[in-house]
Amino acid sequence: MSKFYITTPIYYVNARPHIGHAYTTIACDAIARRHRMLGDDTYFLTGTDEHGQKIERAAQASDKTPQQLTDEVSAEFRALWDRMGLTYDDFIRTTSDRHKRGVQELFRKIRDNGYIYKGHYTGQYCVFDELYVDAVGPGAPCPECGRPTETVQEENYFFKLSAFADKLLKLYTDQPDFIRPETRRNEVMSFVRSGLRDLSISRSTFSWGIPVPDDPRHVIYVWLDALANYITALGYGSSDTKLYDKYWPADLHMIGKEIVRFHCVYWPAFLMAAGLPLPKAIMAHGWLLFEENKMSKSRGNIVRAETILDVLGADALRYFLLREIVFGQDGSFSFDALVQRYNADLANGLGNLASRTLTMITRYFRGEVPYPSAKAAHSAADDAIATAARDTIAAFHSAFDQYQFSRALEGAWGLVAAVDKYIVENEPWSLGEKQDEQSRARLATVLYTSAEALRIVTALAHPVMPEATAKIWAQLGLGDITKFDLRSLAWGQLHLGTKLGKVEPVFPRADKSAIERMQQMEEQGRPATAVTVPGATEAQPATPTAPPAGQFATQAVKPVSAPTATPDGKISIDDFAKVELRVGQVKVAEKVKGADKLLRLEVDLGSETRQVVAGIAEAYAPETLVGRKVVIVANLAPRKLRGLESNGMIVAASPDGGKPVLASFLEDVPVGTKLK
Ligand code: ME8
Repeated sequence: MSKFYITTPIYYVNARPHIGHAYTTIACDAIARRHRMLGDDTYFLTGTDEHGQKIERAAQASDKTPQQLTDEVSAEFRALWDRMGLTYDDFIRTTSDRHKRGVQELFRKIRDNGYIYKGHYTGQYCVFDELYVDAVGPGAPCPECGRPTETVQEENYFFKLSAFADKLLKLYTDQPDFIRPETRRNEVMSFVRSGLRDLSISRSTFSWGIPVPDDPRHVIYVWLDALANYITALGYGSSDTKLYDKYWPADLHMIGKEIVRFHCVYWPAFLMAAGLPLPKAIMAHGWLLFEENKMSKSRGNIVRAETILDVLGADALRYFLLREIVFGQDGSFSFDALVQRYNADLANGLGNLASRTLTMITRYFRGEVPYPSAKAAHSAADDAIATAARDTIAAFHSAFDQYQFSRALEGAWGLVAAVDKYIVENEPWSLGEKQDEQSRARLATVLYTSAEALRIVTALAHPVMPEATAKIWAQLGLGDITKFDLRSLAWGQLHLGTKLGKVEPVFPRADKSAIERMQQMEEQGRPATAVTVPGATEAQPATPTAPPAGQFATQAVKPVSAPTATPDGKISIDDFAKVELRVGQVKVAEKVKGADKLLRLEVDLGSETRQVVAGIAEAYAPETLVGRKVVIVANLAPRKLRGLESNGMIVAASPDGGKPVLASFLEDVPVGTKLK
């Protein structure tokens, strides 16, 4: 019996779970289930990443302590995974004692081995990515995400990452499958070849983290903290290392492509420095896109898994994600595509094959699998199905082993289509009307062949659709599918005379209203987007927008009015030109009585002074704004807020839905200048 240890990334608790997180966790669940069916001693880990500046700020923005926020959101992730029936063996939280102890032990080990020294870091830091970046100058955009970076000037502990460049390159060369897919491996290799600088691995200007051993003024860098979860969950650093001894190194770290550097460069370097074994493989999948962009909380374009679970069930979501998207590449999610796939492949495909085959066995053979082998009743078409099934088993295993889920499922559904055609051509319903021996024998063969092919597809698809396949398996009279040994799967194992279970439809057809229902549920349940442009737009519905690049160095800026979008969601330059953005200077700023969030501003636009009411009081004290240059949407229709007329809108971003940050310029720009 071989062991198989698989992990998901641990998810940040500043965002509630969405189907992007579910995508990775489902893929891992399917892999873990298949390994269990193949007889492997499997261990599947997931959890939540709860430290760092990003979480601390998200907590501040929601008026919670970091511990409250992390307890709440971590529980939400866990509850969702439970509702979806995901078979994780452990759920690690980085705020747990067992984790803290393990991280400190890892830090000590690396330090004792001479790879940590004290220094000063002055440079840019991207809080969103929790990443030190090479960008120059205050506010310079993060090369990874485009958001403005912050200047960090701190005493830090440094990790001698530079000492590991050659060892890492050797690792990637000696083990070509260490990083998958190939494109990511190439990216990582060129990143390492371009030179590695030592890495700051502690922070001393905030406290939400794990203290550095023997120097609690510092907290350990959140990525060192987070990556260590893969071993701390197994007991590394504790007195009980049974699981660690058994399962480490991991057989597979599954991640999304944006965190490749942390997993493929930093993590192996930390482990090398500590003298610990390296994981065997890291697989980076692509992004789930929605409305053209990466689905993410900060873009406000998320879809919640709960909506799909309520309407179509977990299996539909699992099948869709693994069948529709080529694993490793980006892929789009849409409710239309989900329902179309569901109806075509599940309701009309597997569901229909199961119900027609099992219903006919019930009707014509009193619910017992019939005897197929009368020579005279045998045809080449029966053999063709048997051969196709054998080929499908082999192809499915080989594709799945390469994490090519979509190819594996496509092949299995090719068999479903072939059996459908076989049934249509052999007309068992006509044979069933005849009483002669030859017709009965032929009917038995056709139904046996169909049921056996159904059994094979059901067994193969079980890791992907555990619930529905368990039902079909039971209807086939085969008992508990989780007890089935997938290694033994071969044609011709369905025993004659097997008594079928109660036949019931597994995938009811979804009609158009399913799409509308899901869309409505998302509209109602979608949390407020990260866009909280204050002031005059308070009463407008939130319009999620892509994170702007270039001239808006902010996270998300809401358009003033929704311009007519093309079908792909883009607007023309003429539409953009309708928005008059101007540089203004705040002359007067004061609180609005009885409104905690609002400030009344008088803003000089060069040609005139405007009164603007803006919802920025929680982020800015009025006195700090006077004299400050801001960006104003100047041609917005006036609105009344708390009885005050607001003539324009001040442009701001709310990172992660938190407090607004005003758009501003690094160079001086004259008052009244138009932005374009
Ligand atoms: O990065 N498409 O956490 P995170 C596909 N805490 N996958 C997506 C996705 C999307 N649109 N959105 C999220 C972190 N994911 C760190 C990880 S690990 C030691 C620390 C999935 O909450 C995908 O797996 O930002 C991605 O890598 C992960 O969630 C990022 O989750």
